[in-house]
Order: sequence, then structure tokens, then C-alpha cells
Amino acid sequence: MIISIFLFSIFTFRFDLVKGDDVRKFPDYFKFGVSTAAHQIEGAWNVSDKGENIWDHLTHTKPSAIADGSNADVACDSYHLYKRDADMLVELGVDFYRFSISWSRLLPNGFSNKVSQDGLRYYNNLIDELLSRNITPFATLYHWDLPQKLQDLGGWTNPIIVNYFEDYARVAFESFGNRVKNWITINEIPQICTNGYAKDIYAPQVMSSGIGDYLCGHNALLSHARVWHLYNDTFRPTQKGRIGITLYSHWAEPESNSVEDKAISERGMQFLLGWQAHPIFSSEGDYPKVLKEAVYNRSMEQGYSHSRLPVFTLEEIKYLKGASDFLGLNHYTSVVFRNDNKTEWMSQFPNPSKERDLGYDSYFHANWPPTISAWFAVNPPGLKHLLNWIKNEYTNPEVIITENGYLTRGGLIDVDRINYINQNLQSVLEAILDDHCNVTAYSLWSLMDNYEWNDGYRFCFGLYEVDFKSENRTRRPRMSAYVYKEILRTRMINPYYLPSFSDFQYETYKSSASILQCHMKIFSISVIFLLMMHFLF
Ligand code: PNW
Repeated sequence: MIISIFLFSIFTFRFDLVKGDDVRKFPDYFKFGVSTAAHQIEGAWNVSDKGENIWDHLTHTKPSAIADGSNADVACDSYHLYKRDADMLVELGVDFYRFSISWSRLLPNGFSNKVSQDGLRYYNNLIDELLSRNITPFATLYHWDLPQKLQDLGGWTNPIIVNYFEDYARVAFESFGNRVKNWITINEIPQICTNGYAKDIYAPQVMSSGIGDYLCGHNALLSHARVWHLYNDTFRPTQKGRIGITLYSHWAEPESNSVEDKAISERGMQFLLGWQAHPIFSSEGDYPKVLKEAVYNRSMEQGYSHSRLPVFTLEEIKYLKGASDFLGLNHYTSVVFRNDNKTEWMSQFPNPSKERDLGYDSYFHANWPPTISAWFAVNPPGLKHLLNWIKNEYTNPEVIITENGYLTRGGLIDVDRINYINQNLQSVLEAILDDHCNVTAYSLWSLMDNYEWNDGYRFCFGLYEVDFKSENRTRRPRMSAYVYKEILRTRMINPYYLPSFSDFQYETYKSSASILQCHMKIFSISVIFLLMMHFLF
């Protein structure tokens, strides 16, 4: 028995946590945060003079676009409950809070001739509340909630958006820049442009596949650059903050180690991330060559008179290059691309489309645990590969992971989320300590359950559960909240950490049955292991 206990402890001891005498810790400069977005949490959709945005419009005119027919009219009601949100940030011990500003709350018509006093008051209160709790505000200007009045003019497909986005950003810098020193211009070009302007998934559901998505991306990149230059030239000298863009990328895992499969993965990465990152972060600027060639060639085959991918002028190429203080990265999952022209996969995508331009089928590796969502399977090493790809492709820019997280159907015992966080942070730690990737911060999605866009309230991403049926939108910490808190406190990952009984106030939880199940599982696995060892030796 003693031998088996000894062996058990040897087997379970994590050598990878310790290297030499040093515990594998996040460096001192590394910051931790949590993320949310205005439309997903604020509610108060028409309070005071707030203007309608494209998600208000879509959910009110076409509820069938949302899995559960819901909207974000109240959501987490953070408009009223932001002090409770600040309490939670303190409970977790985060360094910063990534939230977004609602364009149509600040500028009800989308234009800067009218600034909402109520919008100003709300964000001033939120920012002051955060600062009074010693939490750094990290503000995103655009997280998908375009004022409907601008969509009426074509939204992100109209090049005039660059001017209006600059006007909005100027008001935000003038109003909040004395206290907000960390800014993100735009969150996730692929989701805005592909889901919103190529498909009927996200608002505004403009189905202009293979044209509208590229045009949207083009104008979004130019808008970002305009606002970066505005901040850099006009506000940075006095406000002394920093500003970047948040991009989304899967990791494109090669199907095998063959040269051919690696080339497929590389081309896939250029279509996924290169499309958004190359114009800003590469030394030569502009879109990746493979993307330009592929879209041009297909466009010609399809009888267009020029490429469906818009062309940057030489002046624009220069203007975009280097126009970001850091690369904000959102990442959730990996994907495998496969050069499979024979199957029917292409028929599921319209012609033209970005998928057909890429020309690869995609799938999730059989070893990656699936999640409850069709777009998401779990492959934590993918994050490390992605960080290394960025390091090598763009000469190691500063990367801030602005989103990463896991979804469940609810419940307070979220062991799968805990594993996801531990394993993804392990991947980040290895990228920093072993590969010298310049990652300086990590922000978990999300502080609490919120309005998950076209999935409504059926998927939960929160460290805190939100009771959307209760009047006061009661928030309660999940088990993962305690685990994240412990990681932040110790600055290391202990995959065996479970919150103590007193931390995790079991008696207050309805789901005590599942806690018991969880403990029983751990207990029974240990007993079986010990017995096996006992009989073997
Ligand atoms: C991000 N995908 O969206 C957004 O920034 C958040 O607002 C959102 O709540 C969160 O991730 C979780 O969904 C994504 O299909 C949506 O790969 C879809 C994908 C990636 C990110």
C-alpha cells in the first residue's frame, strides 16, 4: 500500500510545473483580466436617449434570427448593476477589465453632433468605479453594435464609415482618455464581416458573400488605422495611453507533418489571420500575397472585371503598416484544413465566398473534445502554436490575449471550463517561458454569462453565473471563478487545485448534487488507481 501511495504521488506530480528550482510562474509584467462587451451585458437598450443599434434592430424585427428568440434589452442589466460587476472584479483579483463602449449610447444617432449626457454619465461612472477599486479600464470602441442609422448607409461596407468611426473615437478619447489608458479600436474583423456581411448569422445580415465581407474588412482596417493615427498624433502626447486592434484567429493545425499539409495550414493561417494582421503587423504591409492572388484569380474565373478583394493604395499600405501598439488576440479553437476538391463541401458555401477562395474543407480533429457549440472544439496546444506563428510571422509583436474562454449550458460546477482555462493558460505560459513569445496579458471571456449573440442566453461563458430569470440578475461565482482567482493570486497553474469548502460556499448552491458527483468521481478514480497499484506491486 505504501509503495502504491508513493507511486501515486510520483505519477500525479507535475514535473512540468517546476523547472530547476523555479516554479513555472507568469512573469511579473504579465497582467490578467476578464472581458465583456456593451451589447452583451448592459441592457437598458432604450433608456434615456440611447439610439438603436444593429443588434437591437435585428432582434426586434426578426427574433427568429436568435436561437432562443431572445434579445439584449435587459441582458445582465449592467447599466444599473455595474457596481456589482466591479465587486466581482475585485473578488477575482483581476488587474484590468475589458469592457466596450456602446457607440449609440454615447452618440445616439451615430454622429458626433449629438453626445448623450446619459451615455457620458454611465461610462464616467463605470470608469471611476473601476479606478476607485484599483482595476485598470481597458475599453473597446467597437464590439459589434453599430448604430442602425449608420447601417442604413451601408455600415462597414460604405467607405465613409472611416470618418464616422473617427468622429466617435474622438468623442471617446476626449471624454474618457484622461482616465482610460488602454484602448482597442475594433473587435474581430472576421466575425463582424463574415458573419454580418457575407452570411445571415450576425446583424446586419447582409448576405454579400465573397464581396461584402472583403469590403467590410477593408473599411474596418482603414477605420482602425485612422483611429490609431488620431490617437497617436493628437491624444497620445497628453494622454499617454496605448491603442491596438483585436483580431480573431483559430489555429490551423496541419493534418500531418508532411510538407504538403504544413503548406495547407500556412495558407489557411494567411486566410484566417493574415487577412486582418498582415496589413498592420507585417514588415511589407498590404494583404498576404496568397490571399491577393487567390481572390484575384477566382474573381477573373468568375467573370468579375477586378478582384473582389479591394486594393490598398501605396499610401494606405504605409498608413496601415505598424498602426497598432499591440496585437489583441481572441482565440477559442483550432481547425484542420484539408485539400479535398472531390467532396461536396464546396456546395455548402455560396459562390463567390471566402471559403471557396481558400479552397479547403475544414474539420475538427477526432482527438479534440467537442463542445456544445458547432464552431468550437478543444485543442489547448493550438494557442501556443498560434502565438508562435504570430511571433515568427510578424517579428514578435506584443500580444494581448483579449479573449479566450469556454461555454457550458450553465451550472456552478464547471469542471470543463476549469480544465480549458488551466490548459490554455499552460499553453500561454509555455509560449512565454519556452518560446519567448511576447505575450503580456490574458483576458478571459467572460466575467459573467451574457447575451451570446445569435445563440441568445442558451450558452454560458461566465466565470459568474447570471440568473436571467431574476429581477436583479443575480450573479454567483462558479467553481471556475475560484480557480481563476487562485491562478491570479499564485501566478501559476495548479491543475489539481479545487476551491476549499469555505471559499466555495457549497450550501448556497442548488447544484450540490453535482458537486457530490464531482467529488465522488475524483475519489473513485483515486481508489481504483490505488487498488490497481496495490495489486500490481
Ligand atoms: C467572440 N467563431 O466571438 C466575441 O468577441 C464575443 O463577443 C463572444 O461572446 C465570444 O467570442 C464567444 O462567442 C466569436 O465562430 C464568435 O470562431 C464566433 C467565433 C469566434 C469568436
